[in-house]
Amino acid sequence: MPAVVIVGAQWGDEGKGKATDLLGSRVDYVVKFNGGNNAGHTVVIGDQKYALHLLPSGILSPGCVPVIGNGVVVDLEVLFHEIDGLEERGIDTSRLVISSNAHVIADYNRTLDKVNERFLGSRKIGTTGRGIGPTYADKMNRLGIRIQDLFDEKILREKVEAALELKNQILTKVYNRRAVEAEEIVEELLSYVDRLRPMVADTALVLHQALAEGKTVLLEAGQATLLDVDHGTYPFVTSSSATTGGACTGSGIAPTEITRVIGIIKAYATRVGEGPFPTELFDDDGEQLRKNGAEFGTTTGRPRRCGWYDAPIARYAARINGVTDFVLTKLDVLTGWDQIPVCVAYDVDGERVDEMPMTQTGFHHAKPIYEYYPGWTEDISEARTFEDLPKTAQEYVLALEGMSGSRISTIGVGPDREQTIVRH
Ligand code: 2SA
Ligand code: GDP
Ligand code: MG
Repeated sequence: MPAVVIVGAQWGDEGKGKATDLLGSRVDYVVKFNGGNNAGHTVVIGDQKYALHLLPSGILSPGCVPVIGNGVVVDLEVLFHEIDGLEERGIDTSRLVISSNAHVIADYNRTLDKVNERFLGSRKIGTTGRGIGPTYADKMNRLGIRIQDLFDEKILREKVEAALELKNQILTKVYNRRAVEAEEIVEELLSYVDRLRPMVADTALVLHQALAEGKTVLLEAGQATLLDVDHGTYPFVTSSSATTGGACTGSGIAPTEITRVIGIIKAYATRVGEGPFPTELFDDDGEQLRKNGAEFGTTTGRPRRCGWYDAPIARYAARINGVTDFVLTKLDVLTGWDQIPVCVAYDVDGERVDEMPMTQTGFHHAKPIYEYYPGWTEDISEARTFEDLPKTAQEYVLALEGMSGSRISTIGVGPDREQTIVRH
């Protein structure tokens, strides 16, 4: 399996971190290809819990080379804080490689992310406030600062000055804040150079050579299909390509190298931030899902919005990403319901729609059409084979598989590495 992609099939927090960690021992490289420290992956190994934001989850697997690809936006303060935190806990981070083409999140973009949101008021996106959107906007606007710019002080100063020309106008005239001094930014960025230098490489070349040698590369998405800037619920999306296509552009690996695409999907649905969510629950069931599933943001601690499984979304994710198999996570969280609703299609303004509606307005108007599956009360967290699951839980999984467009190869029954069922 030369290049394998892991993508989120819903709105994120499906358990991609755990899935990556599970494969970590069998792969040689794990690449983060999009997003930045807006991501939050929780990995539980025995009695140890790790919350990763910027570093690929593969950092926890000895022998695996973690790579931050060109498609990532890097907050250098967070990077070194995260590295130091892991080193203190005895995790070796010395193998980390960072693309010279990755962009840097400058302090003014963190500020702009927060003030933009405040300015938008009720039209806000509900971002994580980490500067992600403004940094990708700079990238597309050709005003971005890349990792490699830190190694050429003159160029760095020129680029920061160019970026600040317009931003200082906006900060002072629109947002009524003080102008940012280019020199402050340059000084801060340069303070990381010595530590950064040995980690930086042409990662596309490194990965190309690894694949040519028969090594296995795992490409790990941050966020998810419905948060993808092209394929998600725009404008309530993140600013990067979180789908399989992004794995290619964000790493420099060609599509023809990819042999497997694993879609990570929760047995129910969650979302953080604003935007449409047809199966969202506002009642005790929603509260129960949040409580049973510990649905609070890994990065910001925000309570996640919770709802029932949405099969049209699963099919959409399967199509967009070319999912070869799904990992169904958090089945254990559904224990205790008499019956479990599954959204099989939508009612959009009185009309039945079986797939994702073509327009955002249609999706905003979509009301779920449910089918109901019998639940189970037995604790399933110790199940290790499909046959260990109660019959009704098996039937629930098979029903989802039938309507979600791809095989469910793996089932999560708890946060721990061991709490996993692999179907053969
Ligand atoms: P941003 O900050 O520009 O990427 O925000 C834009 C939208 O993308 C959503 N987003 C996320 N959704 C789920 N999980 C994310 N990571 C953290 C986690 C979130 C947290 O794993 O728990 O801790 O709150 C993530 N990152 C971005 C975001 O909610 C906006 O809707
Ligand atoms: P990611 O962003 O997709 O990596 O997911 P997060 O780490 O943000 O959120 C998933 C949460 O669910 C984490 O706290 C995981 O430890 C936890 N988790 C993953 N798989 C399972 C599972 O099968 N059952 C339960 N109960 N928790 C799980
Ligand atoms: Mg997460």
